[in-house]
Amino acid sequence: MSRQVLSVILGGGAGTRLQPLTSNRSKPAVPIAGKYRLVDIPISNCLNSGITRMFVLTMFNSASLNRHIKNTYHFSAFSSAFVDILAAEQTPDNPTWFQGTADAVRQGLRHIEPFDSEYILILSGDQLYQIDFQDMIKAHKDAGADITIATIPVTAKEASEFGICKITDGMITSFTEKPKSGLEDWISDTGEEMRGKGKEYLASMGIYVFNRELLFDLLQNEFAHATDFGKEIIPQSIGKYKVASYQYEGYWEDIGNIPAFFHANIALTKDIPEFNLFDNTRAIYTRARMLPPAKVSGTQIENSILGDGSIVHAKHLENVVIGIRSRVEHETTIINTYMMGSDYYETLEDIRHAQEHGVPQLGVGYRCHIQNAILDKNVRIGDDVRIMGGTHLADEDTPLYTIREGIVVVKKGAVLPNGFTL
Ligand code: ADQ
Ligand code: ADP
Repeated sequence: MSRQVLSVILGGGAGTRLQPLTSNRSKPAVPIAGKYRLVDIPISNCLNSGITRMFVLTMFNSASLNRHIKNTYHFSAFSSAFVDILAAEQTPDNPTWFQGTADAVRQGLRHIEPFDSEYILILSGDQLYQIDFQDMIKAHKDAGADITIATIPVTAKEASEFGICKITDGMITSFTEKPKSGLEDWISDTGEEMRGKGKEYLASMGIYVFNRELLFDLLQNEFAHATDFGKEIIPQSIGKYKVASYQYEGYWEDIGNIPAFFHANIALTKDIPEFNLFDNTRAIYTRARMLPPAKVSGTQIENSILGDGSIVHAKHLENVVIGIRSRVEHETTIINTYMMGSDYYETLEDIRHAQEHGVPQLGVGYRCHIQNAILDKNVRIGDDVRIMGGTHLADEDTPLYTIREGIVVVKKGAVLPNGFTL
């Protein structure tokens, strides 16, 4: 498998939908689940499926992505495995800036070309799922397909967000990208169980297997001006090539915007989360940081995840993900919140010095109440701060925080003074 398949991970365009989390880092480097980065998900899925050669296409060559990949994915000198970042090298007004997903892959072809493979697997960088790609490649081969698209049954309400397919005998016969009207014509036979759940539409997961020669030919010759897979390459290939559907029915979540990203993180705190981080056979890999275990004192904790190296004295934590090196002080309550943690610790002397100058320490101070929020890394939240996210709040952008659909995102490194209220 490792020699047959090369994978290309689409690391994101301008990243506007995840702002402000992407204002200083590229999308693949956004921290999730308290200790991972978004890019760890597709990379781990590949590694768990025996695919060991990967390119990550990104618009920004951010230091944090480079550092993360360099520090995490080390392979033996005797193996052919690698994870390489291919970043668009020009500025937004330069024509060589990636124009869309197909254009991004096209610009990567000169780097991909020297590596032999039979198939190229194209993945999105902002989805949460655990798929066995070996099984998908096998289905692709067995069907004698030119292109295989991973598909998932969705409801009518969700259908307009996705590319929707119609299939006959496993082959896709028509495809429409994010249909806004005439939905009824796109109902498919998704099977009895899915129909019972109201999931009658077959959505593209944006995960594609291409026969290598065909992909090169499509991008360089036949559709040399197409910029997007979903809008151009896929619909225009149907009818001309054998495009198969690989139907997947497990957990899969697109986490490309703030509400979806927030809910996917909080969903990890359920008793039995749909995305399983506790799976011997499908580990999610990330950087090994050699941090001490979390230390907790006097806290009532319900359904929460505590990152390594955190120091928690809070009164109450409920449905929260507390990231690495987080510090939360006494009498504080945090509910429904993803706190990403910190890049470093302050010494007791640093803390004293900061306090003398009226600067809150790293983390969350005393007697705070925080609810429905994302706290990016290295925030300094003073004492008696109250953040009550919820749909009563309108969308807003300030230098310290952003509000999206009621979720308050405190920006990386923001300092919220004592008594700050929202
Ligand atoms: P979208 O997710 O809306 O739909 P798109 O915005 O093109 O499609 O993003 C696909 C992936 O490529 C994302 O991971 C994104 O971050 C990345 N990406 C976007 N532009 C990029 C660029 N210029 N350079 C590098 N990476 C880039 C797609 C399909 C639908 C399908 C959904 C499933 O088009 O048919 O239903 O995915 O989520
Ligand atoms: P992000 O992806 O959130 O932008 P980075 O991965 O660039 O973050 O994180 C900053 C890096 O800086 C980390 O590798 C962290 O270990 C390092 N670091 C070490 N000491 C400090 C410090 N005192 N302040 C900020 N960053 C520090």
